[in-house]
Order: sequence, then C-alpha cells, then structure tokens
Amino acid sequence: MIRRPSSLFSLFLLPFLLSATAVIADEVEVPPAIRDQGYKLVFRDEFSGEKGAPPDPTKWSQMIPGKWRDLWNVADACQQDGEGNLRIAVRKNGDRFETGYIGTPGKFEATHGYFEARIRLQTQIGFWSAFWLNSPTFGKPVDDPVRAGVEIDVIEHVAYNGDTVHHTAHWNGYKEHHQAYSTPVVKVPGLTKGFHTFAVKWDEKGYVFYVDGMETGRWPQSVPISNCPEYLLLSCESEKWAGDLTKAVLPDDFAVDFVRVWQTPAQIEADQQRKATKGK
Ligand SMILES: [Ca+2]
Repeated sequence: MIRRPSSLFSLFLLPFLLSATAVIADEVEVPPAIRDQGYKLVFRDEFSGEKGAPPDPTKWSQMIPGKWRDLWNVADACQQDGEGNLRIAVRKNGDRFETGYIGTPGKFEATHGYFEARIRLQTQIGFWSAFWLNSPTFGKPVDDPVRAGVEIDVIEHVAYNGDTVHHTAHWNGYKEHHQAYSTPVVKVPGLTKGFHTFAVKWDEKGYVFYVDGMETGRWPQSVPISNCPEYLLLSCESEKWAGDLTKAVLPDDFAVDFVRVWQTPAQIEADQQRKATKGK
C-alpha cells in the first residue's frame, strides 16, 4: 500500500519526463551551415552546473597542470558560473598569474564534423583565449599530417586585436618541421561584446570557419586535411606577444556558454569503425 502511490506517481510523471527530455534535445538549434544535411549532435556541454562546479569530469580533463608559458594552470580557475557558462579566469594570486586549461583527450575525440562553441571573449591584454582542436598523435609521424593530425584553431583571441578573427592551422610538430597557415584577418563588428558562436566544419573536403553562422575563412588545399580523431580544447595562455600581463586589470575571464559537436551518420560510423579497429 505504501509503494502503490509512489509507482502511480512515477507512471504519471514518466510521459512528462520523456517529453521534457525531447524538448531539451529539440531546443538545440542546428547551425545554418549544416542544416538539412543529416548531422547529429554527438557531443555537447551546456555548462549548466552549479556555481563553482568544475567542468564535467566525464567530458573534460585539466591540461598541463602547473606552470605553462607565463601562466600557472590550476583546476579552480576553470569553473561553471551557475548561469549556464564555463568561466576560464586569468587572475593574479600572490606572485603568480593563474588560469585554467581543459580538453577532452581520451574522453571525446572525433574525426570530421561541425565543432561549435558559444563564447564571450576576454577584455584584457597579456594572454590569448582559444577554442581549438588537436590530435593525440600531432606531428607523429612527421610529413604525414593526414594521419598525424592538424592543430585546428577555431578561435584564438588577443584583446588588442579587437573585433578581428582569423583561423590558424599547425602541423608537422612544433619544432624544426613545423608548418602553419592563417586565414586572412576578417573584421566581425561587435565581436568583443557579448556572446558569439565560433565553428569549424571539417570534413574530407577541407575546413570552413564560421562566426555567428557567417563564413569567416577557409583553408586552402595546401593545408593537409587531418583524417584522424582530434579532441577539443579550451584555454588561456600567455606569452609576451599577447601584451604585458602586468598591465591587465585582473581578474578577467573567457566564458563559454556551450560546446557542441555534430557529425553526419557516415562520420559517426567511420569513427565507430576506427574505435573498433584501434589496437587490432
Ligand atoms: Ca550554457
């Protein structure tokens, strides 16, 4: 008798819970660049955790803990704000400058797809923020970037560049064989105010970049087309070229409303086959 009302209650609630889930899924707007092409959402983080919560550890790991370039990467500089965003702070703590740096290696990796993040950029100089992809086998082997992977910088922002955007590729490792390409700089009025979406459509034909759904660049055929799984990265890094960090008004931060990855059924299947054959 005690259990009955409870199970009735569950039965009564079930259709509502199911429909609520469906509504949440439907609310994710398919970006215009891939609309009506059969793309499915394969990864998402909406950063809707409680204020102060770390990024979801099932999706993200802290990258390079400790000193990295001119900043210290510390876990608690990267937190959800309770308002639907992840905040990566740059702050002064005693004599050192701290930030957060996270990625999805080993947790989420994909070959080809549409990779999108909605971001509010920082305001201060002295560091750059970035949404980017990289390969676990970057530069290995040299001269085979199709197999080794290409660093795909969807957005890297330095405050003194204002409303401009460009998209940079790196391949063949970071040492003597390193090669890179950057798209011409494009001005996007209002870029440094409020949130904007930054995306790359990476497939067997190449790479096309979008800001707020408008194309802002594509890489020429001279940039190798990575054909290996790559992971997502969100970071702030500092070196002198980004400006004098001691002149920045801190704390500052870089906010991410969401990260979503979409793939076609063929891309999903190809990734599943790669996983199944890995190590065989
Ligand atoms: Ca959000």
